[in-house]
Amino acid sequence: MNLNEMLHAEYGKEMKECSNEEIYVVLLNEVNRLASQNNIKAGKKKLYYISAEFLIGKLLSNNLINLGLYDEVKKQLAENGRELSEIEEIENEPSLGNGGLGRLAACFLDSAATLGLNADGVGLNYHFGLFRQVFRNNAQTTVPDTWMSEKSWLNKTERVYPVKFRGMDVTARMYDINVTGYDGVTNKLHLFDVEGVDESIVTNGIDFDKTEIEKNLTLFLYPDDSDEDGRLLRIYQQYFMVSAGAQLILDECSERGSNLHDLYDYAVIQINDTHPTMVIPELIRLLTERGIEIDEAIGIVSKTCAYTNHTILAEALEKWKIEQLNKVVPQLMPIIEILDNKVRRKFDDPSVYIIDKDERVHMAHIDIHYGFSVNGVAWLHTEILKNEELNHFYKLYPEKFNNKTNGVTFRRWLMHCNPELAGWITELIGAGWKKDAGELQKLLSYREDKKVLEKLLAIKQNKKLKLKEYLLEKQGIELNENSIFDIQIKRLHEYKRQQLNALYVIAKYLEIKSGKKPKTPITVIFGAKAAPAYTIAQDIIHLILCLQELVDKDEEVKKYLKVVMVENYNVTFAEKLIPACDISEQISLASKEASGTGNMKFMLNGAVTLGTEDGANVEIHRFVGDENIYIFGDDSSTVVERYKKESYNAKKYYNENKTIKQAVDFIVGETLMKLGDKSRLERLFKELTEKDWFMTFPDFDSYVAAREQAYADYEDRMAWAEKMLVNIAKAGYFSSDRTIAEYNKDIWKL
Ligand code: 26Q
Repeated sequence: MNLNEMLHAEYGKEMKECSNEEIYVVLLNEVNRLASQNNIKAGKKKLYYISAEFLIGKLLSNNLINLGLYDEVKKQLAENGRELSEIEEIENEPSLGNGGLGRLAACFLDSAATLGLNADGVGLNYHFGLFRQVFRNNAQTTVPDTWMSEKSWLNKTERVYPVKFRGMDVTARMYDINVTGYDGVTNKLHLFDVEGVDESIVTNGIDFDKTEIEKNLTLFLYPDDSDEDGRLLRIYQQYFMVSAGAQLILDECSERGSNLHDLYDYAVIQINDTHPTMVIPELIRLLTERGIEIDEAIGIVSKTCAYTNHTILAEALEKWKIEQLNKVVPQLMPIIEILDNKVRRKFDDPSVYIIDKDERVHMAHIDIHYGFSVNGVAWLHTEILKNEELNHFYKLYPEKFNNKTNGVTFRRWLMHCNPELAGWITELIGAGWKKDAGELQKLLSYREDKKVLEKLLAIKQNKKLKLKEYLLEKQGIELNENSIFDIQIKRLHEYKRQQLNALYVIAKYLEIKSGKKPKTPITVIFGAKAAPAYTIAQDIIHLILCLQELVDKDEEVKKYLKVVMVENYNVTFAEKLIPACDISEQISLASKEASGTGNMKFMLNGAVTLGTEDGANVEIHRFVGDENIYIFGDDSSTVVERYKKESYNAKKYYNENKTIKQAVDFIVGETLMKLGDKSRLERLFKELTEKDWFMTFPDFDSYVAAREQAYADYEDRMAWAEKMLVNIAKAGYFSSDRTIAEYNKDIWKL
C-alpha cells in the first residue's frame, strides 16, 4: 500500500497537506477494498450469530492489524510527520451495545474470521446507539450518541425484506460491515435498519415518541423497559431483527443449494441470550409459508438453533405477555401456542411450560425446548444453570447443556491496545502466541529474571502515563502516575457492586482523615453507564461523583487518594484504561456474574485481580494460583443458601460492624449532603441498610482485608511484577479463538 500515492490520486495533494479526515477516508476505502478480497470460505454450512448487540469498537486499527498493514501504515504516516492515533480520533465508535454481551459478540466475530469459519453476525443498526453519558451536577444525563457519519464502515446493500407487524408493514434494509480476521477470512456483520427512520423525532436528550414505530424502530438500543411503550418497542425491535434475519438465512441457504428440508446442513443459528429468541417461531412460520408442514418445520428449526445464556438474574430472563405479543406480532402467537402445547403433552411440570399461568411467554423456555444446545459462559455459571436455575430443564435434556467459557480477542485487547507489551512478549518468546495463545506460558521461564520484570514494570508505567495524558485531554482530570491504579469498569448494576467499592473509598477517606496514610497513593477509577430508568444505579453514580468532588476539594486527602469516574465509558476508553491498570476490581456477588470478560482483558495486560469466586474469576484463580490473585467474600453456595433461607438481614450487619456503619452513615452525613442530592443519597442509604439485596455487608470485611493486602504487596515491586507476569502467561486460555474453536467443535460443526 502506498498511502502517498493514494492521497495524491484522491485529493491531488501531498500527505502533509491532507487533513486527518482526508487520510482517514482514504484508509477506510482501501481497507474495505482489501477486506472484500478475502472472501474465500469453504463448506456449505454457515453460522449466523444473531444478537441485539454488537459492541465492535473503532475499526480502523483493528482492520489494519488483521490485514497485516498496521506497521506499514504507521511507518508511512510517521515518515510524513503524521500519527495514526490522530487519524483514529476521527472515527466514531458505534455504540451498538450495553456491555459484556455485545462486546463478546464482537470478539466472537473477530475470532471466527480469524479461524476461517464461515460465520456472519446479524443485528440492528441503531442510529443513536445506547446513549452518550454526560455528567451534570454529579449525575448522569443522557444524550443521543451520534456515531453514524457519512463516511463509515457501514456499506448499504441492495437486500431489503418486508417485515409485518399488526396493522403495519415496514421494510428492512441490510447494511454490512466487513469483519476481517487476523490472517484469516472476511465475514460480514449484517445490520438491519428500517427504511423511513426519522432522526428528527428525538428531542430533549433521548426522548422520542415511542409509538411512532415506523420512524423510531432503529433509533436507539433501548436499554430499559420501565414503561409499556418501551417494552412494546423492544418487541418490535426484536421481531424486526429476527424476521429480516430469518428471511436472509432462508434466502442464502437456498442460494447455497438447500431445499429447506435440510436447512440444518446449511445453517446454524447461535441465539445470543433471549433477545433474538423469536427467530425460532419466525423461522417455523416462514418454513410453513414455503410449504413445509408444521411438525417437520419445528423439527428442522430445532436442529438449527442453539442458545447461549448470559445471566442468572431471574428478573433479566425475558418474559413477554401474550397480550403484548398479540399487539405487535399476532402471527407468532399461534406458533408459540403449538410449541407450548407440545411441551405440555410431553411434560407435566408447569415450571418448564412456555406459557405460564399468568399468560406470559418465557423466551428462554422456547430456546431450551426448541434448540439443540444450551450453553453457559463460564464453568461456574454453567454449573449453576444445571444445578439451580435451569435444573428442571437439565433433568429433561442433560445432553443439550454445555459450557463455553468466554474469551476475548487478543488482537484488540493486547496487540492493538498495548503494542508495547505485545512487542516485548514477541521479543521474549517469539510471535507464535498470536496464533496460539497458549504459548504465552513460555513467559513463565522469566519469573525470576530481574531485567524482564523491570521491563514489565516500565511498560506499565508508560501506559499509566499515556492514560494520564488521555484523561487530561478528554476530561481535564490529572492523574498521579505514581499512584496505584485500581479500576472497576463495567455496566452499572447492583450485583456488580460498585457500591461496595464506593464504601471502601469512604472508609479509606475516613482513615486518611484520622491520620493513617497509605504508603503509596491510591487512584480509584470507575467507568459505567446506568440504564436511565434504573434509579438505584443512578444513585450509585451520584455517590461516586460526589466522592470524586469531595476528595478533590480536600487538600489533605487528595495527596493520598483520588476518585475518578470517567465520562461515557466505552470500548475506546477501555482500550486506554485496561493497559494502565494495576488492580482489576471483579467484585460481583458470587453466583451473579455469569462470566465477566473485562477480568480477562485486565489479566492479559498484567493487572492483578481483586475478586470474588464468581464467573470466570473462578477459572482465573485456578490458572494463576492463590499467590497471584486476591480472592475474598462468600462463595456461591453460601450465597445461594442464604437467598434460599431468606436469612439475610442487612440492618444487623449495619448495627454490629462499626466500619460499615461509619461508611454507610457517611452517605447521608453532613459532608456529602453539602455536595449531593439529598433524596438520591437518602434513597441509597435506605436501600443499603434495609435491603442490600446483593449482600455487600457480609463481604465487606474480607474485601477490605484483601484490598489492603494487595496494596501492601504492591510495595514489593519485584514480587508484584512476578504476579503480573504470571497473569499474562496464564491468560492464553481466555483467548476467544479458543472459545470459538470449542463452539465450532461441539455445537456448530462447520
Ligand atoms: C433485557 C430486557 C429488557 C431490557 C434490557 C434487557 C437486557 C439488555 C442487556 C438484558 C441483558 C443485557 C446484557 C447482558 C450482559 O451484558 N450480560 C453479560 O454477558 C457477558 C458475556 O457473556 C458476561 O461476561 C457477563 O457476566 C454478563 O453480565
